[in-house]
Amino acid sequence: MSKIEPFAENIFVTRPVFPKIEEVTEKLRDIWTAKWLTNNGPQHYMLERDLEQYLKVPCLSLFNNGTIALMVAVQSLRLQGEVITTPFTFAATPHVLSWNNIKPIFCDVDEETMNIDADKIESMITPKTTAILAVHVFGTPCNVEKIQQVADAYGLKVIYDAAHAFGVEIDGKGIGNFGDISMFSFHATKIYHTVEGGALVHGDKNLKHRIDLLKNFGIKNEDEVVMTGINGKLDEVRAAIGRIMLNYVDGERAKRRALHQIYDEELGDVDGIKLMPKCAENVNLNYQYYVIRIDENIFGKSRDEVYTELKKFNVYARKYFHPLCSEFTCYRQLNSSHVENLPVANVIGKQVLSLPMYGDLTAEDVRKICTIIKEFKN
Ligand code: T4K
Repeated sequence: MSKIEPFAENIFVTRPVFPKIEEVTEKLRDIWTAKWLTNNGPQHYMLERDLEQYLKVPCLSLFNNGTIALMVAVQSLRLQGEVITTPFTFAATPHVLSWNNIKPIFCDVDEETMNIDADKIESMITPKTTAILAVHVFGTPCNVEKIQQVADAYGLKVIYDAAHAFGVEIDGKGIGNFGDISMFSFHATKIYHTVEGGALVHGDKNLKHRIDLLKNFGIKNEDEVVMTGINGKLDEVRAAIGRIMLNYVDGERAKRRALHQIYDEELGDVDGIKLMPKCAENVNLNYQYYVIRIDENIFGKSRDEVYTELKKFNVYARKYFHPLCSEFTCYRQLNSSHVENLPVANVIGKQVLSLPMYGDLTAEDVRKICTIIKEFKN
């Protein structure tokens, strides 16, 4: 029997960053004074400009969540037919394609980064392909150069689902500058959040005009509705919270970076555990998630057994992203979903485990989680 005591309180995979309540009430007062709650108010306008600066991108449109933002990205580029994407992602990624009557084509992932394998994309292109929808999974950048090369060679659009990549930079350049459009999620569980929310970023002012129409029912003015839009608007309360949260993100990032280091130190030498992918020096990560892979043959216990063991100590890790999207009932009949077409993703899906990662965790908490895992191995 283990001598380790369970945690007194549940430790979840993450915990939202909460701003000081006084800061929120102060901003609420501004909103009450302005008597403007939603539909492009001053908080919304200021947050768009603040985020353009923080993310180092030329054009940003706020949304009420990342999924609606991605739906609008697909609409704004007038995509149809087939779009090549990854099966190793959250359900939202392929679902936005299906909701736009587009067939997702799943491409296998890279063993190291767990992102779409850029070298395999070309072989999946057909006359119906209109775009590549790649995900910077867990904030690790995709092979953006190779993806752009393939897209340029075949006249395809590129959308990045950057839901996990807030503030990530390559050579000091914001990650949102790659491809035609990138989507960020500002969900409560993200390192930067607006409770619920999201954004599209891109480099084209005309595209912003179209995106902003699409997120507001296609309403141009009181007399004209010029396209079939949707309601994707972020309200003033959440925009105001987003402005406050910008003051917290760097501190949270530094805390998570330190916790990453402890996980690396504690688990680095454990046979059968693969750590988060290491990025090149020119990449500035956000340390949002901490994900390991457990090779049952070497570790001696499966990912699922480790997941269950941790629960006994009140540690609620998550199997992001299992099941693969290609295993969902709505996608598994697709040719591209067959296991033999996705050998790497199918192995990774059985091995990944997202361990608790948030700034309020202490170094001792992380060491204890690692001890539970290491004791379980023996
Ligand atoms: N693309 C990608 C690659 C994504 O990962 C996501 C979202 C999207 C697109 C879509 O973006 P959004 O439309 O969501 O903006 C969570 C998030 O809800 C989701 O935003 C995120 N990805 C996904 C990876 O994780 P769940 O279903 O796992 O969340 P849930 O409710 O189980 O929360 C996880 C843990 O966080 C809980 O065990 C406890 C803790 N928690 C959660 C909430 C909401 C709290 O302590 N307090 C809270 O308020 O999806």
